[in-house]
Amino acid sequence: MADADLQEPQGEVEYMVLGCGSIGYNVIEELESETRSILVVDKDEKRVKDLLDQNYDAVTGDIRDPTLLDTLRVPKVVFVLSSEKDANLAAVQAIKARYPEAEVIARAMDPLSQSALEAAGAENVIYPQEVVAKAAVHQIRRLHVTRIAQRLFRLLESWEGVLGIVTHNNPDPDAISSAMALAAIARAASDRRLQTRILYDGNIGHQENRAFVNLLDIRMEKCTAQQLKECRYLAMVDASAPGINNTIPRGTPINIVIDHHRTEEQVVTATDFVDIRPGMGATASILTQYLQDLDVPVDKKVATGLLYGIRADTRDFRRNVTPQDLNYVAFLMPLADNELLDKIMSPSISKETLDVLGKAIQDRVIRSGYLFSNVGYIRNRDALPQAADYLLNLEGVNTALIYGIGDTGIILIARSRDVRINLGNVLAEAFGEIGDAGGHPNMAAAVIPLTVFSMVEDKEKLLSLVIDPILKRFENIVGLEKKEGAQ
Ligand SMILES: [Mn+2]
Repeated sequence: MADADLQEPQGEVEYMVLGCGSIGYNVIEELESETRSILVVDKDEKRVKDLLDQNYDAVTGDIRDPTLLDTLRVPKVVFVLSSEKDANLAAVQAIKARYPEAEVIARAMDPLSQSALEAAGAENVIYPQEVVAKAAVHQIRRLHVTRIAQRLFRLLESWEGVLGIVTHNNPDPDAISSAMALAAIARAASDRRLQTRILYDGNIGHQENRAFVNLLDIRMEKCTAQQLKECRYLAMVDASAPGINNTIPRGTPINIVIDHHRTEEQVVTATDFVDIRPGMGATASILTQYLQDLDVPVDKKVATGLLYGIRADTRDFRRNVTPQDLNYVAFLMPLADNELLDKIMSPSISKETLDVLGKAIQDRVIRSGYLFSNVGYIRNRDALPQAADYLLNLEGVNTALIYGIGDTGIILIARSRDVRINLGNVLAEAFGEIGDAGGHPNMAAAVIPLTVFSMVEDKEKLLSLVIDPILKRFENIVGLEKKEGAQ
């Protein structure tokens, strides 16, 4: 033990590198910026001498030798990096037997030794071939998306006139912020030769969305035939084809499509530029990548909008979110206006939403965990999901189905906490044939058009006449038996 004492004049070592071939040497060089408190063990005397000449701490030793650890104090972190598979395994086993607390990063020589090293207790096993392959693929993907951004930039650079940026109907923050970002890129690329207009149809109903548009002072215009005529170019964001969830006549030539929804390829017919990435959590993430790669200045409003767009489309970064989405969030964070973001997220409730909520609470019927509520005639359909979200919090309620009638049809919104049912499927099965229905396992919606009856003055009366058989379909599928006093 006297030897060991002699060997440690400069106190504790932070890192130990066992086996110092080319990978080991690269590791100590990498660590050097942080610390020189590294002890290297290698069996090659010449190499050890070289390291000593370079002022590294190094000793000659065979990492296979179990007595090696008798004389060396093992630090918290050990790299086992020789090019011999058995030696690496023996070293990991010896370290873990004596110093179970040490964190061991080991180099595997093939996929098989990877699992052997893991079984021996290595915290981290690196198979260099795989690391290089991953890095290569990552780099090429990165390059690929950068090229896409550059292509868009060059395209916009060459255009003059008016570019109409069309969102889907009832645009949400993802669509709206993506449109803002595309407008910013167009401005930067064309040096303002290209004007932009953000066009939409439907409503911006959800109060958070209205707050979003108002607070960020976003100029959006209703998409009319006249508007379309004035646009020399058309782009679609968060939507991919004319006539599908937007009011652009089918067959209208579209120049640019940027979207993250999975679409059947033959539907997309943009003439100049298509970027559809179903892997992404939000279209706003794609636009953020463009801004970042193109080095287009991102003003506070655009950054705040995009950040909110990604947040909303991924349900607070919980649904379909990818590491890339989070990277873009990190990029936007310091550029965004936090105070504004807070204001958007806690808007005051509109009178209409309050009315709908009141009605939904008052007229609720609860049967074996299912809550049904008729809110009658509604002008703003976005009040319905808010009411459903709210009522789901009531005690004894696992699933809430709120319905009302608008100018063109019956709207049903469902929310559930019950993991046994898949609402999207249930609604599609119940109402798919008579309307538009579907969604996610715990949130879904259906719209049943009432073309024939749309002339009827008294919508509430109409709803009460037709709703029973409609709800029956839902009840049958979820297995709710008719009980007294229902409806
Ligand atoms: Mn979206």
